[in-house]
Amino acid sequence: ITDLKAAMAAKIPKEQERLRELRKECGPKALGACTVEQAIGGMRGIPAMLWETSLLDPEEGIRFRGHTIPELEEKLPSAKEGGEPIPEGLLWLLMTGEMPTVDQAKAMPTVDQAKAVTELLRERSKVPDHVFKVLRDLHPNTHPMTQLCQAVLALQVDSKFAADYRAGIHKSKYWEPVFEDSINLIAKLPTIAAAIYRNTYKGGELIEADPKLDWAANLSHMMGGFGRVSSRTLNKIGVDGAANLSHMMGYDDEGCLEMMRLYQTIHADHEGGNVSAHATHLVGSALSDPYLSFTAGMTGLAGPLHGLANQEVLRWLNEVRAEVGDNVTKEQMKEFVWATLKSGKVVPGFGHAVLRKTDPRYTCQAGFAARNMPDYPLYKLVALLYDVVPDILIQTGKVKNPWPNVDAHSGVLLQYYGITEENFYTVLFGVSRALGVLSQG
Ligand code: FCX
Repeated sequence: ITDLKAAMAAKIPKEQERLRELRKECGPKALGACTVEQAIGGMRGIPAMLWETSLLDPEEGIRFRGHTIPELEEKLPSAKEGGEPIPEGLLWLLMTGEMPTVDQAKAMPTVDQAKAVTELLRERSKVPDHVFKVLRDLHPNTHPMTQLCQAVLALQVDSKFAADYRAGIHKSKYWEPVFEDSINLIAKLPTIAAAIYRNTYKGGELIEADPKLDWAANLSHMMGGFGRVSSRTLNKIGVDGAANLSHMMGYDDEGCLEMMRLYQTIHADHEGGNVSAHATHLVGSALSDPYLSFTAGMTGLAGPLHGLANQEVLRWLNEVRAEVGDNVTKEQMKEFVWATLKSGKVVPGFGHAVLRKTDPRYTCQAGFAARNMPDYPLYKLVALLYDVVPDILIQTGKVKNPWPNVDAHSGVLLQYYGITEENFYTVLFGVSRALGVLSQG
């Protein structure tokens, strides 16, 4: 079967029955206590939500329907032989996957199923003109994340769930318009994100999607390149000009397309406790349609202690480079980190509310960088930070997780391919997070 909706139709009745059984058998069981500290400081550690698409283990990191990131890298379909996974395969897995039991072969989507999702998303990728008008009419200083929220809300007029709910459909059928709205929205996000990028940083000239490219690669293609590249930009990025110029001329460089495919795969879901997932789930529980609930998640992702952290990491890395240059010694780096702490700031990209080990999404990106940009100064800087920061954070005696999370590395990959505008990074994170939070919906 390669029709995603048919695969869902085959699965949903069993899932609805399983949920009824769960409530009947275990409904009154308590899951844990809630302390005053948690009531004040936030819900971390309180088992208070059913989340099926992924599970976050503090020691091991994220599993998507039971599969680790290395397993996804190895087994998910890719756009080219031996290439990075494409998010379409992950979307099929998140929507239809079972939580693999020990003996069940850990089913992975086939190449045909992933390709069918690419086609499904391409068919629904056209963004109505009134959405581009909303973006053009915004104040030019509007943050890209605020622009993303406004564009998604502008699409809400087409919500099938909102229309069907008004028409009085039976609740056992809710999943169908929710599926339609979710797929329609996911399909349009690359075009919306690229329009925000082109409007904000490139003068507003939009680039058409390439029908030969898959969902994530088209996002990179539609963001387009620089045309002429200023030497200031090259110096700021600090890579070999010739190599980077090829990347920057259109983000069509194969390495950039592969980076975006991996980026969009690994940011897709991180269980239900993080702000973007929880907000989407909570607002959706009021039967707000996927456009409204996803916007709630994105206003949360726009927070500095959540998704905006990835832009803060790059800002901090560039401060380090400006201060100590590219050939920084370990001692100099230690001094810089202590100075950051003494100024009362966090070291961005390190720590996590749940994780207590290095984020496997960090390790995955470090592997991509080792394969594609081994001599990139910023990559070497992040590797040096990995050597230096955890020991210092442990010495503070208060940091529960001294290890890097996904944000500590994501900006390096984007910057190498010429995407230097860190204020845009959380939009790329948000496009990916839609796959997880809307599949769970
Ligand atoms: N640098 C300096 N101090 C830190 C620190 C860091 N990297 N991490 C934690 N601390 C400090 C806290 O500031 C706190 O100090 P305080 O008592 O003086 O206030 C103390 O250590 C205990 O905090 P702790 O519980 O260990 O960590 P928190 O989760 O409260 O804070 C932050 C860690 C917020 C810095 C970290 O979680 C972070 O940056 N999160 C935002 C980004 C993020 O989580 N990105 C990953 C994406 C996410 F996984 C997803 O995919 O959804």
